[in-house]
Amino acid sequence: MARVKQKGGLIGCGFFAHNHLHAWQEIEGAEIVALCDRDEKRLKEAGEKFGIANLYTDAAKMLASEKLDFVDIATTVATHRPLVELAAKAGVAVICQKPFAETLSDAQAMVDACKTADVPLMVHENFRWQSPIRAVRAVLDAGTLGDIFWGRVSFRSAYDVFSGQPYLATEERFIIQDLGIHILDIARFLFGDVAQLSATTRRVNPAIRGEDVATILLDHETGATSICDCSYATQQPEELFPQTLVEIDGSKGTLRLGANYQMIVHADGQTQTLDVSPKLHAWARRPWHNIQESVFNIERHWTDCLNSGHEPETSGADNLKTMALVFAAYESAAADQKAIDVRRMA
Ligand code: NAD
Ligand code: 89V
Repeated sequence: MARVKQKGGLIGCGFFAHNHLHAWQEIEGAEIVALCDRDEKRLKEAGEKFGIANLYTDAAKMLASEKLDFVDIATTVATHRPLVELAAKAGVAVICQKPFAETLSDAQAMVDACKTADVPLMVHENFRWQSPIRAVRAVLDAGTLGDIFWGRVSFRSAYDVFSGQPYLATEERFIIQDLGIHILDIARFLFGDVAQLSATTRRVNPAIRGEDVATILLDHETGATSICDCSYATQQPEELFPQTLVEIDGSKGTLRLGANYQMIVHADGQTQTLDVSPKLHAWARRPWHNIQESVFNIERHWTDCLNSGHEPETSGADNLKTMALVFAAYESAAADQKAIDVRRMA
């Protein structure tokens, strides 16, 4: 018997939403049946491109008119709280793009609203869903490296992200809020929750408002130490955008996820080199295909969770812990690298 498709409405038809919509077209168990954007031109363009006829400039009207199982919110951060609360009030399950919120209290309020309404809430925190990152995690799960005592999650680039996402150049906060959030989430995913952190930031590019370089030192609850470093001011002979590189040292061996998705695992005197390149979906384009594949992976995970009743891996409650790292990093950088006790925040 064919399974019924989960019906979704997507809010925010901008730059990144087109990746969501391409990926939804490949998800068997779900279908986007309505679109919403307050910009009519963008709304119409997306409707025509993806063959979706039910178009709304007002999210409340979409929720009142359509029978939806979930909404997929792909607007920028300032609108996340009102839209999440609107969907919760309508009794509709919610996916919300990162960064989840501008403050921890907004993030907590959204988690509370969905809990009260008894609707699932997932933050679209997709970097941990990149297949190279899942491959790293599989090595840790196999125990090949023994006890992990050190790690590094690194993203260094000079790619022009501002032409596609102009708001990134004008926000007071830039790299930790937009990109570091993914890197910190990967550190949590690989090494566990964080007890304490300290951070430095700086702005190298004079044409933007926020910081474009950040280095964050994390003490994990397991006792491991990790470094999360990110930069959009790093010009290298080979531009690696948007690759995240990972280094891990354990009591039995080491792992290096290097450039171009080459993973080297050295343990028990044996060295293995594996190609963990992401799949290139038909609609994807290099170099974004790594991120685009992770959009497909997280949407499939959401659909599986809706069908099974399981909590999504990056639920709103889980993401509070990643958000706490973001705010702690800014607090530490503003206080001359002061160590911040993260457990008091999350
Ligand atoms: P964008 O500005 O290009 O698009 C946002 C769209 O939302 C606009 O078309 C705007 O008109 C619409 N909108 C805003 N408020 C609305 C409302 N209340 N109702 C209806 N429509 C509304 O932004 P973008 O670059 O697509 O980014 C969107 C989000 O995706 C951001 O939070 C960004 O951080 C995130 N993002 C995530 C990834 C990732 O890999 N996870 C990558 C890029 C962007
Ligand atoms: O993934 C993101 O959130 C994007 C980018 C890769 C450009 O930082 O904004």
